[in-house]
Amino acid sequence: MTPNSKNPKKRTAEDNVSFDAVIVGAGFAGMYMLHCLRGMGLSARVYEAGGGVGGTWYWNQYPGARCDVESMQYSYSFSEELDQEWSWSEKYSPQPEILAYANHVADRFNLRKNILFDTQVTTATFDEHKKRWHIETNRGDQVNAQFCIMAVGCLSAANTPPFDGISDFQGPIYHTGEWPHDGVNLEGLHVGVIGTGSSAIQCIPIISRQASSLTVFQRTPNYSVPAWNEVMEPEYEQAVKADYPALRAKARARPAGFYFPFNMQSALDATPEERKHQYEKRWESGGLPFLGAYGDLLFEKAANDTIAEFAREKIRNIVKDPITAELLCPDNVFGCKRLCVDSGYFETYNQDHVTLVDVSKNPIERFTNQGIVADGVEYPLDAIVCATGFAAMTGAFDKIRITGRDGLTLTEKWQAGPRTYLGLSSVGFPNLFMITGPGSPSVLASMIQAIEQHVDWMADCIGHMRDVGAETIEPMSQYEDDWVEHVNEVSKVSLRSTCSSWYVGANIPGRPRVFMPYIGGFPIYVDKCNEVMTKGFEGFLLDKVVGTEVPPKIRRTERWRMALDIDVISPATIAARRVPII
Ligand code: N01
Repeated sequence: MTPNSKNPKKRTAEDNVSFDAVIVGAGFAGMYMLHCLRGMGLSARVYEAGGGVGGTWYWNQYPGARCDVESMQYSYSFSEELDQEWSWSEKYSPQPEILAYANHVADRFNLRKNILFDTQVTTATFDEHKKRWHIETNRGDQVNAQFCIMAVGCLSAANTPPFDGISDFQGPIYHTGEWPHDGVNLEGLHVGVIGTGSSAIQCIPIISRQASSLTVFQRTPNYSVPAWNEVMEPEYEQAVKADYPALRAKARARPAGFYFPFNMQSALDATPEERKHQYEKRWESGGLPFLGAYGDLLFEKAANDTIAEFAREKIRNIVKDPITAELLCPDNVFGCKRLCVDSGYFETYNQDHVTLVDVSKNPIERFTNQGIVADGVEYPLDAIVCATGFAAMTGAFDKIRITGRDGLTLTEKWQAGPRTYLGLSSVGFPNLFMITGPGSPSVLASMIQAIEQHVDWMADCIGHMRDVGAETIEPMSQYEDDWVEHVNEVSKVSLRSTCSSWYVGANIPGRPRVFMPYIGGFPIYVDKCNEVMTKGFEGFLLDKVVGTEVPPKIRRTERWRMALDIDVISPATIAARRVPII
């Protein structure tokens, strides 16, 4: 089912080779990490499970996949030349174009020569005596490195629920996150889609155009805002490119790491007419900025109720059959689960050949050889699409046996939920870095911004270790404990912590319920990372030569020293519940 290369290139396994760093994953995180480390003169090997670069955008080739952060902001910011030379064709980039961009970056910076594709890292073990990581792959590689850098992605471990009878089904079963690269022909077929998250909401309208019938199995309805995607306006592109650094700086100062106008006013201070006007205006421009209509939407339930009801009214107006419309109306907090952005999703249900099956009260019973049984009814199907999401944030770590000090594995350590210092590293795992790990803004920020900030910090950290002759770095327990507590505390301020989403691991039975990303806002987080660095890596233990007290040199991290607009984004504003964190 996985779209690795059909015929992975034959190669001899690497045996006992030493690198300064091994990087796991060649998505946007792994590629930029490699670029930085090489620029510092370090040797690095990247192992990538897929047959090409691009990570998320390599794997998620399902119909309709596109980014819901605007193209001009969803790209690397480290190279002004790259910014200038690349052009996006649409306001929201489709998956093939983002993948083409990833390939362009790999070629332009000659990254492939250090990447081995179709290779899964299976184990990473810290050798306490040698102070090095020993890494093994499914292709027989056995290498060692001072640093092991996990660039494994936050949403990369696909979740296919263990439905009863799944192996009985005679037709193909696809997962959106592992979509075959040679295309899937659903023309004229009876297709079932399980799930109504972002991936489903993007692919359902397109599958409906191909299938002779489409049956959607919905456990929880989702809010979705129209994208109103359009061709990139050349004037807009030129205007951005005329001063790209200014847009990047504005984006970095925003809670979600991307820029859009937001309104700091409370929804409850506005009259019903003003609110309706504000919501209509934002609905008409569409996308995630809809949630920036008022400052308190994700903090005050009464405020949230107003936007939730507005969105439900939209669904009722779009979907003609009142029973289907009601089934599609969520009754939970608006934006609690990740807000979806769509192109004609709700309209899809007005077609006669599209059926919505509610599996909220009675779950899918089983798969049979020719379909799915739900609530005692068998739905005959030729093909099934599982748009059932991911073991978010920690799932990709769990796929590798990562063993730190005293034989403790990361999975064991994280049994009750992930524990990290700043989402960058974890006690007991020296020199293991995590790019956008749990406990960092990660999925609550524009991913490429979050990735670059982490990589720049790590590169400066490694540079400092070289300056002072340190062999290892590891967080101290007290600092990790305090950070984990802070991540939990700050999550309680937001209504986001109140529902069963993948943010809290609730989408998969048996996972610990912990709010995993840091919701305090990207700039506050960045400021904290900068402070830790300026204070000589406060909270970290560096095993270094005594007497080598050299203040850290702020090199790459310099560009993240944003001037915070204290009136807009500060701990006080967050505490006052006035920041639209998307
Ligand atoms: O996954 P999801 P996704 N029986 O977990 C349902 C990013 N993304 O791949 O809500 C029946 O959101 C599940 O039901 P429930 C984005 O951050 C971005 O869609 O758990 N149903 C849910 O409806 C996004 O949030 C973009 O009750 C079952 C669905 O499957 C994240 O990726 C595009 C089930 C899973 O939804 C994940 O999105 C796509 C079961 N046993 C994704 N198990 C863009 O940038 C699960 N479900 C546009």
